[in-house]
Amino acid sequence: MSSERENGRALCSSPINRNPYGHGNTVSDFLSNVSRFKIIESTLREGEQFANAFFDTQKKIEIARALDEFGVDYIELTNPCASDQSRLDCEAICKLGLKAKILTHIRCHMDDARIAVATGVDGVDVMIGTSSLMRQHSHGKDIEYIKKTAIEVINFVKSHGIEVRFSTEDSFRSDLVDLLSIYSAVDQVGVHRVGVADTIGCASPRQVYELIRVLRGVVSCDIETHFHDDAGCAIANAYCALEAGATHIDTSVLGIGERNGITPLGGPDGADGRHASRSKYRLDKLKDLEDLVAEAVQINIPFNNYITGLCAFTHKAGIHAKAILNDPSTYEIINPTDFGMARYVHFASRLTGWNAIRSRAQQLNISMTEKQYKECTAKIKALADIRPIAMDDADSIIRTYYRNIQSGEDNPLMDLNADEIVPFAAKKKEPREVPSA
Ligand code: HCA
Ligand code: CU
Repeated sequence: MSSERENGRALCSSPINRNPYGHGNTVSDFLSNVSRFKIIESTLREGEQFANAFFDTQKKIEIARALDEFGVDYIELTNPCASDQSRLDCEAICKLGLKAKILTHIRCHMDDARIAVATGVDGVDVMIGTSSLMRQHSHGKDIEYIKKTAIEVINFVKSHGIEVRFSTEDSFRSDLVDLLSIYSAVDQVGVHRVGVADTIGCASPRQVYELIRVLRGVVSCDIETHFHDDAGCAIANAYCALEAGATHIDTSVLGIGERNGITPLGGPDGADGRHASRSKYRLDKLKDLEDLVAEAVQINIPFNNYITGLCAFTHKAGIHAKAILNDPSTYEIINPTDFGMARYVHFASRLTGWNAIRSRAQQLNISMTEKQYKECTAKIKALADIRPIAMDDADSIIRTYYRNIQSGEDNPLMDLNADEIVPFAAKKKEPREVPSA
């Protein structure tokens, strides 16, 4: 793969294209934090709410260390009031001496706050529902009570010299006037961050942009955002929040969380990768981290996962393969090697082209003329028109075709079964011209 990359680089003649992944024409907004956000990693809080999740102390420690190695800014842990073991695990992770700051999540209540500050965390994430639905069916409190309690809890946590964030659950179904008056009240008492949470995954990117833009003008503290993925917008929403001036985004590895989860850790890093500000996180550790969590919660990484999915950097059609081999940025916005991943040019299909076959032949140390590559490609395409072929089939055609040229013999290119012999022979009689790709 690296030789393909070198080929790609060598063929970039124009100096402005020296970095094939450079995007010089990106217009940036002065409020946008797309290339300078902080990650609040919630695999050990929101992720524990995923249906399949059960993390024992050892697994939590292993995940916390891996997140720390990746370089996340904060690790958020389950409310220590949830169970005795949750509290003990929180205390154990605080003692690990990680570089990431350790946060714990709590309800907006003094009882929770007292227990949280005693665990040794670096900060507390306070949360309460503000939509009328949550107020009626969850905690039953009104906006004035919420404001008063929030201020009490914030002052208490701050008096212990640690960070405090205040977040409104179900922000996007809450009344805007209520929201802004609560955020502004907590900002005035010196909360470190306010949190906007799309608890039910109902927000659209445009709504997110508008709310965060308005909020940016109302509070002076940092703005954290939390997006559920019920409608498939969690990454886009996180991205828009950053564009509008949010400073922190909540993620979990592979997006695990309540229902179908939240913004995945790999999502914003991919978006950030596009903006070429990649030095902050060990992106090459993403795959290992995802494998660790996938195994812990017994799920497979989807084939189409951003960055780490099986096919994320696989190029198949002849037109794509030709261009990719010339310059990877033609069909890639992310450099796979930044994430420790490899590009793969798929060459064993009816859609292949002679450039991909030439590249594969060269990997097999076989060199032929352009005419021969094209003829060999036509044979591969003819077989792939009859049945699906494996890499091994295409390799064996390339090798036998090459040996035949060298020896002047006409050995069959493939072992064909009875059903394949006749259609393959018919194709041989009318060889199709191989297109230039
Ligand atoms: C939940 C709460 C939460 C909290 C988010 C936050 C949500 O549903 O358990 O603290 O900002 O989605 O509202 O995860
Ligand atoms: Cu959530």
